[in-house]
Amino acid sequence: MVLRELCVVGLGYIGLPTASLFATHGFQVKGVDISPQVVATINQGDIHIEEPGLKTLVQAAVNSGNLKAYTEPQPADCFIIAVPTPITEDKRVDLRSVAQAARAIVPLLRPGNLVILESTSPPGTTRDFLAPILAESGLVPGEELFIAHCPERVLPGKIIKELLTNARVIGGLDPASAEQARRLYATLVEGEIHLTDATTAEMVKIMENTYRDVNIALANEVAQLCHPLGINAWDVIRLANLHPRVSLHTPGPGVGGHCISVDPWFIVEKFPEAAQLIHQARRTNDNMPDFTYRLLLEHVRHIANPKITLLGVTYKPDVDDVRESPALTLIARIQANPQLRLAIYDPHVKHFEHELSGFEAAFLDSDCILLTVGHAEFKYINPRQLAPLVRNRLVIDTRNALNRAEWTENGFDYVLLGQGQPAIPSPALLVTAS
Ligand code: SAJ
Repeated sequence: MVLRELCVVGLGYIGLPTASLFATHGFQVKGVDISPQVVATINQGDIHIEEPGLKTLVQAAVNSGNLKAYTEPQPADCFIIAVPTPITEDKRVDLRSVAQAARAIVPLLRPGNLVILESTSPPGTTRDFLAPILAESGLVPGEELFIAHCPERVLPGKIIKELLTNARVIGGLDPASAEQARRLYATLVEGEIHLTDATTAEMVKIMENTYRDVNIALANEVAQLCHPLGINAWDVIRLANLHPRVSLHTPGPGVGGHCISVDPWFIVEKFPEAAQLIHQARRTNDNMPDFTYRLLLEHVRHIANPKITLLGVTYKPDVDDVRESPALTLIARIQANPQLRLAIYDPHVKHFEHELSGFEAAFLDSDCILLTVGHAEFKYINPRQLAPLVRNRLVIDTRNALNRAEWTENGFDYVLLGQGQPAIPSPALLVTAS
């Protein structure tokens, strides 16, 4: 069947760029979001999230008349579900948004329609969770209704380019569904398209992020081992990576974002016995904010009521996204300690649950600068300018983002996460810490 009209349910980081790209490629696209404000914003050609190039793309899509947003799903040839699949407090997948989206499109389904799930989901979701809901339409999946999983695999900050150029993995409920979905994405995607079954596609997506999580956990363990050894983990990793078959990731204060710190739990929840390594990687990475906190305490313990300047709160550089950011745990630890004072500086973040300081106020009388994310502009902070502002010249770099020579030349003690001496005391010794 000819695919001309698309209904994209969920207009967030993935749904909005996807809807806009299809619209600028000639499809009639109806975007759907439960938030009336989001719908109004998009219909004015504006955006509610930060992503390079997105505003221009949405404007072009809306002005062409090919993209219109609604609060309820609309009839179409193809439905793309791009809603959040978060985890709950106790690390269980929350598929309520997928269920809600699926139920909302059931009354609109017609023979020959294609339904695609883009949201990252536990293996088996398309076959065992989505398809039964869609079957409530009375249409027989695989015969009258095509169903596929086509996970998004794009990097925040590069979403538009990667949506066009990345390879796509498309998993069909059956081969005919996979082929229908391939025809749709082939109109847009320049990268290779690989067809498989839906559960394999779900597993592929989760394993991509799990690979990264496990690799980062290994790097974080290397960092922790190098402290008592009195050596530099960044050197160890750099030199080990000269080997043609080694590619260690880098340590840091923890793993944040809505993908890598979330997706591995989908596997741990489903297979608690078998997924030991994946579970341990999550624990290791989730413990890094506490390791960083202990590193901080070790270096400020001789200072009375030290003021900590937290440099950066987003989960990674050059974005405004603070979801699951390790800085949030660090802020909670610092605020819970009555001995510590805190100022937070992040030029990328406009709205935040904690008070943000301006540049000078953040550094004034500071006793320790704690960098948790390597925003590009932080590399240009001039330690010579900061020296007269601060009370103690101490900087802790958890990302190896600063120029050590420049800071030490200006009298700063430069501490690097992952570089030995002094040894980090065990949590048991830090009874005053929390
Ligand atoms: N991090 C480290 N060390 C590293 C690399 C990353 O500590 O060596 C930390 C970052 O600081 C950050 C977190 O990991 O806190 C995740 O950042 P990221 O840039 O690695 O990944 P995301 O979450 O922004 O995007 C990932 C991407 N997945 C992979 O690269 C395998 C992206 O392609 C996916 O589309 C996205 O997850 C998603 O939506 O699932």
